[in-house]
Formats: sequence, structure tokens, C-alpha cells
Amino acid sequence: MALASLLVPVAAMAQSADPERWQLNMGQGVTESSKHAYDAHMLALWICVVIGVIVFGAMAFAMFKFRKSKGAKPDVDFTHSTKLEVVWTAVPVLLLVLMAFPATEKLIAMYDTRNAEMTIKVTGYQWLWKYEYPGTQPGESFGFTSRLDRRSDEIRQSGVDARTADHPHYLLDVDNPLVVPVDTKIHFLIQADDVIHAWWVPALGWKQDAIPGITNEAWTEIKTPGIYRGQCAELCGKDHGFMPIVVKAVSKAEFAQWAAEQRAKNAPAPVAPATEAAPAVEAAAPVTAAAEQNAPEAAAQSAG
Ligand SMILES: [Cu+2]
Repeated sequence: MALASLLVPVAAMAQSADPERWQLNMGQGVTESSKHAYDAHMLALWICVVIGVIVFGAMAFAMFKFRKSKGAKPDVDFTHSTKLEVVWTAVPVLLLVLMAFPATEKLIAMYDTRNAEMTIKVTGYQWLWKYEYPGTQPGESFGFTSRLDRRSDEIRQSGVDARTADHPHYLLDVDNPLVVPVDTKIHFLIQADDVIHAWWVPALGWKQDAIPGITNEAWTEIKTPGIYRGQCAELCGKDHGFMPIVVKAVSKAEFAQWAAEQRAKNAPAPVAPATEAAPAVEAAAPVTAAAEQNAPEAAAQSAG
């Protein structure tokens, strides 16, 4: 009973996409792309299992059936078998071709960013992420930076063993998570400002390099609301391990409300009343006129 009550908060905190202790297989994730990656992985895995059973079964059978104690004699004249060589070349080629068809189809789907409903710009910095939500109207765009949470930072700099520090998401938490709506095709534009980083959230099923001077694309459509964690996946300097990614997928209504709050926060300060601004304009005018008057003189001087 006591154990059960201990486990409940842990289970409530865990998201569908979080890895479990002793998990052997890859996670299924929460998007179409991650499902595709999982399916491709399972197809390859089962083909490997069948090959493994056949090859090791044949070896075991041969070793047991034709053993020396049963009077087996080695065939010292055997050099090669053309028939066998054709078979063991053709079978792997066929298998690879068979696997290439679904893999190519999935890869094309993974890069098809058409018909996205919204765009998010991701920029990698040493060592934080910047997220921008570009809008079509003035005042609609907003953005913010997302860096390692203070608690993780304190633990890592304190020198204590992090396993004793009681932080459920040590080094996998940020101050400002990337908030996205569920059931929405989101187009990502990914780049970097200094060195190469890589934006990677396993539950989304892809990883994209963030390269200075190049804008890479990706897309996602998260089906399940939740918190999905990832990390920079490109060795980008001394704090490479301290620039986690947290994606918070919420309902469309919740996202709209959050976006409105962000826009309000990002809005420029109210314009000063006209009575105060007017003298400044008047004061600027004579200066401009004087500059114009001085201009021919200055030009003559520099020519001379
Ligand atoms: Cu990085």
C-alpha cells in the first residue's frame, strides 16, 4: 500500500514518451513521423530476428548433427559453390530492396512540410535555444529564449551527486518550454547563430541539425498533449550537455490563450502623448536645415 502510494505521483508525472527503466525497445513517440520511425525499426528488427534464427539454427544443427564423435569426416575437396554464392548475394539484395520501399516512402513524408498551419523558428546558441512564432500581422510575432532550469544548474555546479539531489528531470528541464498546440501541422525552421547544434526531441521522431547560415526544415503534428523532452544532439561546446529542450503540447484553445498572453508581454511600450513628442520634431527640423546648408561647404572641403 505504501509502495503504491509512492508510485502514484511518479506514474502521474511520467509522460507516454518518457523512457522507462530497463526499457529495451525504442519508444513509439507521439507523432506520425515517430510512428513511421518505429515501424521501420520493427520491420528491420523482425527481418534480423528471422535471419538470426535461420543462421544460428543452421550452425547449431550442423555442429550437432555432423560432429566428430558421430563419425563425421571433413570434406577437404570443397572449394566453392556457385549456386550458394548466388543465393547468399541475391537474398540480402532482395531484402534491402524490400526494406527500401517503405523507408523511402516514410522519408519523403518526413520532409513534406507542405500545408503546415503554423511556423516556429528555432535558433541554437551556445548554450540555449531561441523560439520565435512569426505572425502575418504587425504585433502578432513573439519569441523567447529557453535555457536550462535554475535548479538543474545549481545542482550541476554544487558538486553533489545529482542522483541524490531529487530532481525528477535533472538537465532535462528549462525555464521557458516551447508551447505548441496538438493536432496542428507545425513547420519548423531550424538554424544556429554560432556553431552547429541539433534540435532533437525523441518523442517527435526526428532530429534536425541547426547550422549557422543554413535554414533547415522539419515538421511535426503532435497527437497527445504532454511534455516531451530532448537535448541538443550535436557536440557544440563545453555546455553542450546543458541546453535541453522541453516541448509542451497543449489543446488548441489553451495554446491560443497562451499565445495571446505572450503577444501582450511582447507588445511595444505605449506611445508617448503627442504633446510631448511635438517639440522634439520641431527641434530636429533646424538641425536638418543646418546640415543641408553645411553640406555643399563640406563637399568642397573634401574635394579640395
Ligand atoms: Cu548545442
